Amino acid sequence: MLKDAYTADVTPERDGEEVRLAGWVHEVRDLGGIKFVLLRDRTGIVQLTLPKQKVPKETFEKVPKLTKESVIRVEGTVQANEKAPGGVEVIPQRIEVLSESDTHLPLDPTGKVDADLDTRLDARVLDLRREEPQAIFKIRNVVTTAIREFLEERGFIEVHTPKIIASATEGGTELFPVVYFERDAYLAQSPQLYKQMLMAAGFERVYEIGPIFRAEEHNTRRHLNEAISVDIEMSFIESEEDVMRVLEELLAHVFRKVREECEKELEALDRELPELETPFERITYEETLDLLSEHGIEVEWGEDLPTEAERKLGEIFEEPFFITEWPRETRPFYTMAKDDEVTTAFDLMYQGLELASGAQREHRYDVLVRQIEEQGLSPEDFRHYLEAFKYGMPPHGGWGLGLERTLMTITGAENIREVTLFPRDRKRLHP
Ligand code: AMO
Repeated sequence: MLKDAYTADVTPERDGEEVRLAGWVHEVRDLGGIKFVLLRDRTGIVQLTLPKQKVPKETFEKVPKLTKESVIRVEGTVQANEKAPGGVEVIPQRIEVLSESDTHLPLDPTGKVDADLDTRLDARVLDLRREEPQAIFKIRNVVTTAIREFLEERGFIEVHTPKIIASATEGGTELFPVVYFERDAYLAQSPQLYKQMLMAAGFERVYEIGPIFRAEEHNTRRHLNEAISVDIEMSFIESEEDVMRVLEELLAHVFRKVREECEKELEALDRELPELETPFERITYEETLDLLSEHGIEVEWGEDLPTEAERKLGEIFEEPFFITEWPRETRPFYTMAKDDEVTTAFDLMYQGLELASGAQREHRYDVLVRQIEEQGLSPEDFRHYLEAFKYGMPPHGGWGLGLERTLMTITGAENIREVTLFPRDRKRLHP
């Protein structure tokens, strides 16, 4: 390796030790007889101090030529010094430039100069070098690790279902067509039909953390055209309550893990995470409409909640909560109905965002075929899916949780693009 320590390993206790560091030139300060370089790596920043008398001439003379954001390697001695940031500095013997940066930067990675989101996303690689995005993506990793840990402890196994599919799962309007040799195909809107088929295949508990593709026409702060969803499916449930419990416990676990493991990152984002109390509150769709009406927002029965209504609910409820018993007309064909009007479907809401949707599924073949027809779809298009219901399908249910929306609630990001490395939206196909 070109280095044997991170900047965070350079502490006053290591006074006198030799270190080999590497990273980016954050800043250069040239005071003539003494020069300073701030060296940044993924763990933070350390000051390199070069007094003319104490460092080799060749090293000293290199400093004025260093351009910001160049990648350098440094060999030097740790020196405890109360006046240096963090009480410690490194006196370099050798500085080697591994990659020189262009002097014209499209964005200032020190964050001193504000840039709007579009400019930042155009120069995303430089933008990601900043402290806040670094914190966001470290948290994102802790979140997915915590999810895996939680689900595997409960016997779920991770699966990967196809992302090129032949038919719509979540309604036909948001599909991205792809050219698949001589046939029509689409990018998967969700793993829905496959995770259900795996229940027929006897897996009983599966999860997937993978991409979903939605041809959303509109640019909003909470929609992407490519997002990551955390999906589970679970067999032998008594009702949707069984999968709702997994979801609320999972979210509480994730918040706990991030609080425990991401103290520094939360601080960088100026964020405090609450302890989530389970069980979360549950209110029915009908009660939700009444509540909204009391607050001056009228939603017609059978409609999805408009953004304005979701936002209002975020003001009314401080904690995450479930909206249950969604009307049949708002839900896809695979949802189990409770009666002629309402279904077993639920949404998990938090901070004015819909974080997850789920339900118990219809596992009875005849009823399922009827529901497909009632939605104006053709059972023939779902032949392979329907086959799975003919030879023994257990009662089952599950949900899909939006990873980016969950991260918005954790990091406080106002825009979903902030928590996505290279977002895909209506206008953005690169970088
Ligand atoms: P749904 O369509 O509600 O349900 O999607 C599940 C969750 O995925 C997230 N999500 C999105 N996030 C960002 N941008 C988008 N365009 C986007 N679309 C969805 C949301 C949403 O709550 N098959 C069902 C799930 C199930 O019943 O198991 C489904 O896909 O957080």
